[in-house]
Amino acid sequence: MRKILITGSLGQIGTELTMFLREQYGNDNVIASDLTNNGPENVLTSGPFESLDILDAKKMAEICDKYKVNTIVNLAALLSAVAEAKPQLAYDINMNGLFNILEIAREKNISVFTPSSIAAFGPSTPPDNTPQDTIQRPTTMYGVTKVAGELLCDYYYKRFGVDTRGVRFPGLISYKALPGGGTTDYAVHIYYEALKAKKYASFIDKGTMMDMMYMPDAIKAIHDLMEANPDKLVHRNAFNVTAMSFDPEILAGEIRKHIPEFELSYDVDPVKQAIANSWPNSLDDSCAREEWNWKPDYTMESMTKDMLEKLSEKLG
Ligand code: NAD
Ligand code: AKB
Repeated sequence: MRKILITGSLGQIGTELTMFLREQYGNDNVIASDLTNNGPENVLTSGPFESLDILDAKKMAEICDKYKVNTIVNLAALLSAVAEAKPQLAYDINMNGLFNILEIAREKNISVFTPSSIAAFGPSTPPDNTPQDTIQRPTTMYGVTKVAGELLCDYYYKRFGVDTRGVRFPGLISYKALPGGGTTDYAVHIYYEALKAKKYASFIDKGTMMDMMYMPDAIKAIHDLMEANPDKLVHRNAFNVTAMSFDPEILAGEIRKHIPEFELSYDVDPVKQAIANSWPNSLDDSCAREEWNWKPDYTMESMTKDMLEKLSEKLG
């Protein structure tokens, strides 16, 4: 039976992943953790919760011993826009935090899942249908930590046999928790503002294509890769996965099918725009499809219908 420690479990992914994994493996077998205990009641109380900074290796090792952890899902990180504002801190958390996790995993025979990102690519990467194995020369601190993290995870697998796995997530869209300071966050905020104000000023410019995915597919990807037969995995860190690719205009057009009066304008943030310009337009995720049967359930159309329904219930 898995005993899973989730780091950064009060963030956009963790808020949903913790509850999903508790349903799958049992409440007591999924230990949620984050810097503070300031988060949704269900994550904090439906199973064990520990305050944990991933830079505190001693405490992390103690928690792993206390609960006999055999799997760590590492969601603690600073995302692209925040990392560009605080590059030194981003390096510390994203690299040294991951190093602590891999060392504990090596010592205690623990499996590790840690997400990478489309940010692991850069301006010299082929931008359309970006292959699994290609040039990775990112120009952001977030991207540097993501590609270095991929290499470090592969190193721990090859050198020490640690079962490390990961996916390169695109922008994730969800309604339960707000995103934590990324470049793709516009694609979440647009739904909130479409329902609240019927207008939105996008910080990403028209024509900027980026890969995206609805959160239920992201949760499925984590679970399915964690449970995939290792004999079938040619790659490990990290798999391209995607569900859709759009720019703000295409997404606004889809929202207008439900809210015809919705108006999109632009208030472009130069830092976030430069980050977006350095990322691919669309990924080729055929290796994930072949090696562990990855297939998303949601398109932009079905996601938008569901987002607007669920969010309008939530906003009242
Ligand atoms: P988030 O910002 O919503 O949540 C991150 C969590 O980590 C926060 O709750 C924060 O309190 C916690 N944290 C920060 N520093 C910490 C530390 N030192 N110790 C412990 N916890 C700490 O992020 P998310 O969107 O849930 O992303 C999780 C992972 O998935 C990250 O590695 C991110 O790069 C990756 N990812 C996310 C997306 C996306 O669109 N959400 C896309 C690609 C990759
Ligand atoms: C971000 O925009 O930083 C994240 C990501 C794609 O990694 N959503």
